[in-house]
Amino acid sequence: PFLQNVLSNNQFLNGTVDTQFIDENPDLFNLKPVQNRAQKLLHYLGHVMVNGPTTPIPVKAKPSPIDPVIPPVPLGEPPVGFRDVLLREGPDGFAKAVRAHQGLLLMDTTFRDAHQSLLATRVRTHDLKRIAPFVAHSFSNLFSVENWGGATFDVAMRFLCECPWKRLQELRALMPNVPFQMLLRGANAVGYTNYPDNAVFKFCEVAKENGMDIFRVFDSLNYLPNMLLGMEAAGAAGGVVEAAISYTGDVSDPMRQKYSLDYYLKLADELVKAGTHILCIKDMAGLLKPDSGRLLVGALRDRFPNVPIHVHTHDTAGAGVAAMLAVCVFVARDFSVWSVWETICPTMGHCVTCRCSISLEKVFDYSEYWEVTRGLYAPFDCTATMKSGNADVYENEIPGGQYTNLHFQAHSMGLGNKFKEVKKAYVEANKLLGDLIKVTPSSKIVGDLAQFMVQNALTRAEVEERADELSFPLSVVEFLQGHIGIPHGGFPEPFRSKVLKSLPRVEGRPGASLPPMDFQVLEKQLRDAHGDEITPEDVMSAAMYPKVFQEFKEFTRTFGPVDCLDTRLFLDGPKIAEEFEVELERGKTLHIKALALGDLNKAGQREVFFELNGQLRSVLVKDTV
Ligand code: 3PY
Ligand code: ZN
Repeated sequence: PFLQNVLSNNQFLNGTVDTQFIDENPDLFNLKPVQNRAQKLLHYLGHVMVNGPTTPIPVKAKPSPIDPVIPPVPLGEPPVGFRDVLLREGPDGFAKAVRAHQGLLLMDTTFRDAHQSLLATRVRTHDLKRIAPFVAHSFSNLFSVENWGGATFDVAMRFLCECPWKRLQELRALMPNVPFQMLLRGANAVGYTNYPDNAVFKFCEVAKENGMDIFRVFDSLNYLPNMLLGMEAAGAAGGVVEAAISYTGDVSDPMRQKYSLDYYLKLADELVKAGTHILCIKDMAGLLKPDSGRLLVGALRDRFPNVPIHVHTHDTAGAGVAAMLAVCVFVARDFSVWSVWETICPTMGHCVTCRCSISLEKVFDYSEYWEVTRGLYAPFDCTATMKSGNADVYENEIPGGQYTNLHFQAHSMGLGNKFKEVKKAYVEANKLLGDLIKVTPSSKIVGDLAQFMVQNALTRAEVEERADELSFPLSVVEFLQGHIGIPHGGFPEPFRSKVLKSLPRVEGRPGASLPPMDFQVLEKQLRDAHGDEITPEDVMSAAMYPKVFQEFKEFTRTFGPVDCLDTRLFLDGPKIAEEFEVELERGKTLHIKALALGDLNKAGQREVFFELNGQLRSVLVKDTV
């Protein structure tokens, strides 16, 4: 087994060794002090006090100084909810119960898509956990809480330095009654590219074991073979399969007939034939206008009378609620609740006021919590730069999360006034690529090409003409090679041939030609690198994001469980003389006071002084500012 040093070696501790032991086990005498969690956290806080936040900050704003108030939660178990139906009846029975339900059912997207779209996916488990018991008690009749998948998996490790699996486990314990829903990018799982099939299957299996219930499966090109693979993986894991058709264009516009009503209905036929439990229209950019919504969802309802239909939208243009009200006569749908003025996600309050059995009083309490909590994430809030919704989304079709991301990027490069140009380039890039469905990762490919065009001041005609000599972003080249599947209508020619020249092309479904991942070998590598405490969940994190996982483990080894810190402390560190508590685990709380920041020494370091549980402690931090 992996032994850190002699002090954890039984043979040594039992005294059954002689002096040869030292010669035979030199590694055990490498007595680097193993810092404890408290000291590591002081190191982290000192680091933030000296050098500022460890996560990139898109907006020059400080977390709000106001603390959120958690609304009261009754004692005892939360009321039974739809999850009880799922556990009792399985996915088929669950789908039947959903279809038989009279009235509107809602999915709360606050825990995932809302903050992915509005706050750069930065909401931490710490703040989700605080409100989770309230949700379980107050909104027990939700269809689901969407709280995992999409970008949250990557961002949790990369920027929040916390484990996405731990988030799922902790929320599951706090919300036993409400179904959990995740976003699975089909054959891309929770990543940006196709994985070997066995990685997608294993990922779903482990997610289900950790408490995931409903898998919304989509593919960024609506490429059926990729979708079927994701559906099969979610189904084999025992999950509820919600196959999602990504919506683009406008079904009621005779000029936009590449993505016509007929196209969507035929795709829906295939998904229903493949046995999806629920059918979803995933309107990731908020393009579904009320009339188009009525046309599309009405036609789906007629065609599949027994299949529950779930419509998901965004509110970039400000018409999301109108569209939802238009379609909710047919379907279950979802909401998110952000009490402040809204850009990207339609709010719960609007919908609750119409047709569902959720207490509006409770929605107000919930809104209040999120309004104040949102203030803690001011450095990531898209409303810092984006002051209103914009109907230009009907032209550029940029998905909700990417819209705010690109907006941030343009502003942080001092090109705020060029955002319009970026959006125009996005439209042109989309046409160059053959008019794609745009959602992760195809949206990133279009975005990369758009940025390339803006940076190099290239028009669409110039790109087309010089396609054989330009050095395109790798994502664009790989897309044309077929690495994420085949777009509806095929690849754009002669553009593709000019870019690829003799580069290899993937035929058919990309995952089918990828060699399976060897999880045992991966686990062994992880144990060698990080010690014995590697879990099956860690193996999946490393399978999805090898480098991000490694950096996350290294970060935690140095800085400890930063997920225990309040968000303001995590982002901004304490002020001098500030006293605060950190709960490491139930019953184990640290009392900390930040005392002083020392002068710069010759080695370019500063000593930071704290009081920890009444004792003076200090840490030395390299000043890199
Ligand atoms: C994601 O893939 O993360 C999305 O939210 C797509 O809409
Ligand atoms: Zn969405």
